[in-house]
Formats: sequence, C-alpha cells, structure tokens
Amino acid sequence: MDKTAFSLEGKVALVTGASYGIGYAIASGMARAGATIVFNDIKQELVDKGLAAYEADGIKAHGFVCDVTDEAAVERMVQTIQEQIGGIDILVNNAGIIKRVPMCEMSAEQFRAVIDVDLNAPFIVSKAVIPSMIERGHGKIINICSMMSELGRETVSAYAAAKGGLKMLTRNICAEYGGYNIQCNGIGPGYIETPQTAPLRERQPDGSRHPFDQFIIAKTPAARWGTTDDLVGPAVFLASEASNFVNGHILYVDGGILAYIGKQP
Ligand code: NAP
Ligand code: GCO
Repeated sequence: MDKTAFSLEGKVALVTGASYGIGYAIASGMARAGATIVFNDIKQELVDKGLAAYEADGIKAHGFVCDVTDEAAVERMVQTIQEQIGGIDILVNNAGIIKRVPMCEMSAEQFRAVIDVDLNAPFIVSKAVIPSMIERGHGKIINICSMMSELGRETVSAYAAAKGGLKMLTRNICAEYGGYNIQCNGIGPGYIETPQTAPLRERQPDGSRHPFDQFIIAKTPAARWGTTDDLVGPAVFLASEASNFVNGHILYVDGGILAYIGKQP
C-alpha cells in the first residue's frame, strides 16, 4: 500500500443532507483529503447555510436543493452533477430523520415518512449513481446507519426498522455490484452531538443533565457522546482505495456501546 491510499484527490463525492451535522463533517473531511464536494439539502436556506459554512472553512462545495425521496428530482440532480462537475466516485447516504413516538401512538403515515427518508432514499440515490460507477469501473457508497441498525429502544420503531433495513441494503448492494469494483459499506455512529440528538441532551430545569444524557454516558465505555469529527477518519477510509477489499461491512463508530452491557450497579 502506498502513502496515497487514503487520498481522495481527483474524486467527486456526493454527500446527501450535508448542510450541517454529520454530513457536513464527513464532507469537510473528504474535502481535506482532496475530494470535490457536492451536497444537497431539502431547502434553499439550508443549502445557502451549508455553502457559507463550507466557504468559511476554505472548501469550494457545490450545493443543490433536492429532496432525496423524490426519484425524478434525484435523477435530475445526479445528471446535472455528472454534466457540470464530473462522475460521482463517492456517495454518502447521510440525509435522515427520526420521529420519537411510542409505536402504538405512531400513525402509519409517520412511520412511512421515516422509512421514506432513511431507507427508500438511499435506494433511490444509490440506484441513480451506480450505472455511472459501473461504466467508470469503480465506486464507493457509504450508508449512514445507526446503533438502531442493531438495537431497539422505546419510541424509535420506524427509525430502527429503517436503519436495520439500511444495513441489509448495504449488504445487498455489495452482493449485487461488488463484481463491478463498487464497495458499499455502512457507518454506524453511536450517540453523536448534533441537532438531531439535542432534545436528548437538554439540561433539566434544575440544571442537571437530561436522564437520557446520563444513560448514554453510562452505556458508552468512552463515557462521552461522540462528535461529528469522530466519524471523519472512518468515512475517509471507506471512501478511499485503502478500503478496496472492505465490502458489505458496517463500521460502528460508537465509543464501544455495542460491546458493552452497561455500567454495573
Ligand atoms: P441532522 O442534524 O438532522 O441532519 C440531517 C440532514 O438531512 C439535515 O440537513 C436534514 O434537513 C437533511 N434531510 C432530511 N430529510 C431530507 C430529505 N428528504 N432530502 C434531503 N435532505 C434531507 O442529522 P445528523 O444527526 O447529522 O444525522 C445525519 C445522519 O446520521 C442521519 O441519517 C442520522 O439518522 C444518522 N445518525 C445520527 C446519529 C446522531 O447521534 N446524531 C447517530 C447515528 C446515525 P432538515 O434540517 O430540513 O431536516
Ligand atoms: C435516539 C437517537 C438515535 C441516534 C443514533 C444512534 O433517539 O435513540 O436519535 O437513534 O440518533 O441513530 O446511533
């Protein structure tokens, strides 16, 4: 292996939902490794906010408004990227939503909305980029999975069903397209400090830590929440030639949560 194996120089990376949070950190890390960054978000304000943030970090990113659940819009975006920026070498399916509602109180419509963004959309976007990856003889797809790809918990039935499904979509893309030199892997973040998890970390009226926050610290051998930066090295590795024989794998980046039964009483 030569020292350029981790470089993303000359590669085009599309990171979905990457105006802020985990997607932003991963895209920025890939830019620092040499990639040209393309991202999308669902609203113009978010794309503008993302573009300003990338610029402030010295990164020239390309932003598109696109709802990843809209197949025709995704196909148009991918076509435009290919014509104006170049073939997509790396796809990160990052855009995601969560609804924390006890299962018996959740409507089928709410359930479907989560499945649509967290599972159907990675299928839609992957399907839009794979033909050109096959044509160009290589491709990297990284699906952002979750602890909930392996574990359940109260109130997140739709999210867990979607992220468990995403783990299997990852393996199926590997199975179906590995022969074309396409590697499809997942990253399973532990509990990461982002706006998505902010409600679980809110301070209590008396100033104490949220009970869920305390629970996560006790359940994580690293005894802390993850940061978006913790995900950058694993993402760059899975996007680079250093991982060319890693396929269909879910890399959990969780400070050890999945290895641990929890703090003894
Ligand atoms: P986030 O802060 O909520 O960011 C997700 C991004 O996706 C937002 O910019 C969001 O836009 C965008 N998005 C939502 N629906 C979309 C759609 N239909 N089309 C295009 N973009 C859309 O979440 P995050 O915490 O950074 O999480 C990113 C990914 O990591 C998600 O897949 C999440 O499930 C996963 N994850 C997060 C954690 C964690 O602890 N934070 C752990 C494991 C996995 P809006 O702001 O408009 O919704
Ligand atoms: C929740 C959280 C999680 C995390 C993450 C864990 O309510 O339990 O939001 O689902 O976001 O996906 O890996």
